Amino acid sequence: MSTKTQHWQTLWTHVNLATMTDGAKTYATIENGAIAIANGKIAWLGTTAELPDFDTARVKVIDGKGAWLTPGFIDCHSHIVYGGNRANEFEMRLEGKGYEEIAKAGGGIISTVKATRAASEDELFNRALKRLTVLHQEGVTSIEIKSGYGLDTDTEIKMLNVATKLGQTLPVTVQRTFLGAHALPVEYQGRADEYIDLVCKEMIPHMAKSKLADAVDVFCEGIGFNLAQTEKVFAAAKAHNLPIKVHAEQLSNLGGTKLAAKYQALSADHIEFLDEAGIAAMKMADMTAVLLPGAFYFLRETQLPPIELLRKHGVSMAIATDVNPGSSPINSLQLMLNMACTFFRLTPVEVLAGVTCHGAKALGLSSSKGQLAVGYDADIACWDINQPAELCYQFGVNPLTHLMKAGEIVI
Ligand code: DI6
Ligand code: FE
Repeated sequence: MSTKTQHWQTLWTHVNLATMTDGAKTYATIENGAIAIANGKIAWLGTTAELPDFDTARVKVIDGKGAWLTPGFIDCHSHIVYGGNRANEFEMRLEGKGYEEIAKAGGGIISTVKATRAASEDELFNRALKRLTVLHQEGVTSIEIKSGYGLDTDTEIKMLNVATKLGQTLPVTVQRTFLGAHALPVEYQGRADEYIDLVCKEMIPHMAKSKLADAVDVFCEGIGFNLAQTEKVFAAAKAHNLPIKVHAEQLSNLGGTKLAAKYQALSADHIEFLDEAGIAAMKMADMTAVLLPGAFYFLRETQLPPIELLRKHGVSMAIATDVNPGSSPINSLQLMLNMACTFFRLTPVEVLAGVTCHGAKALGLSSSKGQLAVGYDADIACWDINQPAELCYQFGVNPLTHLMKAGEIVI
């Protein structure tokens, strides 16, 4: 018996592997393959013909019967923790009311802040658990969850506590991002700089010290925060050794992405209005572009993200849901795979990379997640499909048959 195989616990045989070890260039496929798991990690993978001898009495063998395995999906941008919803605004807009009118009547992001502040931690948890459960059943094994509907220290902590608890409840890795600089709370109306001071001097130090956040994000936009305010938040995050992400260039080209590149951010997200200089800066800083087709669809945007330029400069592209009550109340990563193709004209291989290896990169997890490779976490999705493109091509019939998290079958 080979000593190499002695520690194997599980072995999938008769499977096709889309290993996603080649970025968005190819699926890096292994057809008629097998994959072995030991101690929650991938211990071996290759073709059936290459399979070494192993102890059939000790290893649990699963016959995949020709199924496809991919890395578990990574939803690298979400706001799934929030109170209430905004269906009333949706209805008002369809009845002809303007966005400003609705905002004046207490709507928009501020209405979600009100509902989130009013909700108990349990209420927030139970609602978010439903959302995360659905995502998990679609193959998600890692998710990023942002705060940003509290906009006061206690409610931001409450949101991040809920995110932490979600990761302890479901077999999903949760990366928590502090987004205190999401919008200006009403009590700071006309005093944005003072609010940014609170974010930098009280909230970020607290989140860092209590280890409640894994990263810091800013909504850098005309309706969010300007460049100078954004930079203050980046500097505070850096001072506390927290990685940076940015919502930038969604509605206009303010330069948030370039600024984020200066701070070696992990990602710039949305970026519909990003120009070539910003893209070159992203490449230099090895940032990932996180594209969010759900928000593009729900807001009926017409400005496409600069896909051709991102390709030309070789910037990694990730795809995520952006689940939130205002701009993307669309709780399905599988639908995003389809929309990234239909709206953004990404190829299926780019899209699959977007929810695996590039999703991992956007979260700073590329050395352990998002690929089927030896030493990587055994977060693996098993699909009843005949070719990887089916994951993008159709929607509404969930082809997931099994899901492994750290080597355990959880679905
Ligand atoms: N960009 C968005 O599209 C959402 N947040 C952000 O920074 C909007 C969030 C909301 O409307 O509740
Ligand atoms: Fe967002």
